[in-house]
Amino acid sequence: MNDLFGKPANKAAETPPAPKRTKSTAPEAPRLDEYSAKDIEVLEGLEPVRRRPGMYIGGTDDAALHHLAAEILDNAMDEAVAGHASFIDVTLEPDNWLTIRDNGRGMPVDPHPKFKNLSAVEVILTTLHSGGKFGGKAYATSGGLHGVGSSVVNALSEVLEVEVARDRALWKQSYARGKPTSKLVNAGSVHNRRGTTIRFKPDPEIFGTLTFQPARLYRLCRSKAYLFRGVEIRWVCAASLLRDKDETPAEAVLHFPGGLRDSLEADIGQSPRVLPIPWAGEANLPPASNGEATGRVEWAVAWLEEGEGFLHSYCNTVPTPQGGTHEAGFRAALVKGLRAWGEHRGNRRAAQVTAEDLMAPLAAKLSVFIREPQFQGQTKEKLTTPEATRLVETALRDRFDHFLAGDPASADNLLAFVIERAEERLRRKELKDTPRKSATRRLRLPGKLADCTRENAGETEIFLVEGDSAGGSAKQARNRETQAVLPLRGKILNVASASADKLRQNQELKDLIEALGCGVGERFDRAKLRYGRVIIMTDADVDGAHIASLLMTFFYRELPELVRHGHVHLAQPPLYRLTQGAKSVYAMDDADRERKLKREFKANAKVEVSRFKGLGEMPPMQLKETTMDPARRTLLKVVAPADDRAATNTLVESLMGRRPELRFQFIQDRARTVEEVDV
Ligand code: 0RA
Repeated sequence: MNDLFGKPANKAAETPPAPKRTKSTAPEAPRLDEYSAKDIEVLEGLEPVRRRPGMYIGGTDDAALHHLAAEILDNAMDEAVAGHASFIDVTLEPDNWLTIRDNGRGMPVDPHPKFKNLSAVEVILTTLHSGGKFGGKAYATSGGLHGVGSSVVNALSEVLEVEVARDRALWKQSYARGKPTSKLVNAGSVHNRRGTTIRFKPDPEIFGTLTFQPARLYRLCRSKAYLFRGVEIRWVCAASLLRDKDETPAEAVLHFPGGLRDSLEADIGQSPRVLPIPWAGEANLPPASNGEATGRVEWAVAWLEEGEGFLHSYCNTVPTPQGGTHEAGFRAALVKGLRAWGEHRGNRRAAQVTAEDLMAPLAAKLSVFIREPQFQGQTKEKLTTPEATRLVETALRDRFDHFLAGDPASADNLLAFVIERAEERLRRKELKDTPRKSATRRLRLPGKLADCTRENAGETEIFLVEGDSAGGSAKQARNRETQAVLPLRGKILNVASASADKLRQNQELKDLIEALGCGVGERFDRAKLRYGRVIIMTDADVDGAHIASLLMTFFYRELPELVRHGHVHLAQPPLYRLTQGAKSVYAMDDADRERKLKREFKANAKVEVSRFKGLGEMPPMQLKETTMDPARRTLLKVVAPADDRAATNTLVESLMGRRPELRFQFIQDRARTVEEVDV
């Protein structure tokens, strides 16, 4: 990459041949009265860009058009990342005018030592490879341009206007298709203002009728704001250009102090994750041997319970969709870190884990900032800086080890999850290699069961939850080694009033029996029960109580041995959370809430009362601490006193049979009034 001040510009070998003038790109002859002959080289330096735009921006299509915006925005981002600018205004106006303004140092306006007639601004905007790289030290990290940015945009713009506010003076200059149409003029003095403004209109001779899409530009701005938390991007778009007003606002202030963590959360939304909160952070890359800083890395990582993940990587805020050396370092740190954790825990199965087992379900963002990065190929979508691998691996390995050791329960959960995937992969392979033999031997389990990894029923339990949303929360809150989760959809049949036939056809109950493994009726075998505890966990409301009672009835009727041996339980999720200052207390129901409001809090200050609409709405951490964690929860055991069978039967009959008014009363009383419910 040429350093404009350090090396001779326009070395003979790089000087393009005199362009053949075609109609579409016909440049005006340089005005020799304003520019000396030796500067013509510089002025014509942009001609190749207009003749072969594809070489510089990858084509002349929609993506290429938006590339222009990205280049200019990247320059401003470089200024922000270097610590000189704190905001960037991006304004889209009718007639395809885009303005990008920063409050950085402003492009230098003094005469360039090499081209005495020209200001540095003009050299930057009219010379290929000059870009923003004025001397290696101007930016700690610089990427955007890949060295050519603003001049390429200038070359491909019908009109480009630059404004620099610097040292209390305002400077302006205009260009048409890369050629100045005015000198750089001092347009007066300014106070309290600094920075660079570029306003341009892409050339229809190049891009035809294509215009900037507000939604696409807005997404670009948002992703840049996520990538550097120190910048505020203010988006303004003429209302007349907005069609889908809900998705793209006319105005927005984009500033994300949470950085990549916010970005990842926005991307994965409510998808169930293996760990309740993403692993996110930032670190300096290890310094060079001479002690000089090498750069920074920032990351946010979650593992998805279901489906394929993604890895979005960036270098100096520029996307690297083809990955590269920074991704290699990231992958190595994670795999080695997790294997080491397995070893530390004495888990020999951890050794079979491959990068693929760990990476496929991973949803992650990785952003590095390094000086003078190298990219591969014309499209520059892959980072090739060789040192990046080692630097990223070293920086992340340490942090990942810390993260795992800091929360052993989560680390074990993650390890179990990945081992599960590794073993699944090996099983599939085995199945493929010897299809018949192993296929018949395998246990059939319902697809939506999130099983635990331990197999000894003495240490395991299964949570029966209502619906996919609650199922998602429960999967995140559980201990994956010992706790399985089975989401049951919709209301299961009312067992007491259903015929045996209907019962057997109910998919939810079929799944339940399959998961339990112990069979029903004639084939019942308690020794085959796969979980020591069966825990009914429904919402703390009337519907939840109804489902819980339907399930209890099912167990009582179809699997009475499980009830008799004390396997069946009710979880007790809270309905309210009461908060005053740092103190939080959970309440089971209205009465409990009133009691606790009186007893547990200071009377003079306000207590915030939040009501959980359902388990699916409860943050997984809270679900874990209140309801699922064996160390902190309370369970109700469902019992059927052997000597009171008749009475119990009557109770079940009256509650779950064909007398709705009794059932209604029961539901009102709620399933968790222990004495009534324990059938
Ligand atoms: C070259 C040198 C300096 C700043 C810039 C370019 C610069 C370029 C752009 C493009 C958009 N915004 C920009 N802001 C600054 C450093 C000048 C100095 O040392 O003061």
